[in-house]
Amino acid sequence: MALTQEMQQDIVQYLLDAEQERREVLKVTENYPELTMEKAYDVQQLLIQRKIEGGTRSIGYKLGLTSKAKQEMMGVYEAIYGELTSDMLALEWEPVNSKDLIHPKAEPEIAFFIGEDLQGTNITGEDVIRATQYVAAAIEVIDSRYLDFKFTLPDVVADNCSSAKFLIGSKMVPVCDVDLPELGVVMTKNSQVVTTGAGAAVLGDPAVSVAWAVNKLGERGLGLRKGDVVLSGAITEAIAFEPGDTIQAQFAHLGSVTLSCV
Ligand code: OOG
Repeated sequence: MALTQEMQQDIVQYLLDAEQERREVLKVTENYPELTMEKAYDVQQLLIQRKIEGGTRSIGYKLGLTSKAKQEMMGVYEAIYGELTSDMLALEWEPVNSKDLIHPKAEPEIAFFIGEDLQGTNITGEDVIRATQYVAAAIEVIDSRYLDFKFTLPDVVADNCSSAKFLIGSKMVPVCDVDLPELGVVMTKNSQVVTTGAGAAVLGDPAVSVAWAVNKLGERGLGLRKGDVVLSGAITEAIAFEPGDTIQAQFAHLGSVTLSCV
């Protein structure tokens, strides 16, 4: 049976309730096995629409499951994208409150700041570089609404790819000044190194990863807008954190970004 509009709205409500009430829920596909990838992106768009009606703004996009490390960790082998809204932006000087989240994890990412509109279905990494004004260090906080962070691809897409919060470092670097695949990152938790990586972990080049998202958006008649921020995908596996923890991502050339949790 195909998913009706009403079923899609029910799924949106189910996911919004889980987020607002900070509780894990069963995967959507348990009840709606007919959820396809295409429908999952429809549900994601409806979910963002509901958030925008609630007063937030769309400020860009994020990539998910772009690195081998992440794909192997989750047992899925395809990239995905989600949408970033203004309420997700967290600030380095304000600790993230664990009461606002279910079971958060942090990932180091390279953020792209888009200087001109970019839409199409044949967009390359070079096109992305041309349209990008700056890159910066970022930490994405993911917080799947699903029990034990376990899901199928359509489940995670409907859940806006586990998006919860993100932090951007204070150093904006012109994109032409850095070699993105070679940018190294060291992640620490309470000053202990927990994981390391380089930009190339993200589909070989973070700009290629952003191009992938633009092409996917293009298939739906959407694209990047001047002023958007794009998180190009986790470079390493995700690191769980709890109240009292401090997570830092130190990037070559981009400086560092720090998250503390209370
Ligand atoms: C899905 C989102 C992963 C990334 O950068 O790989 C993600 C998840 O693992 O919950 O944002």
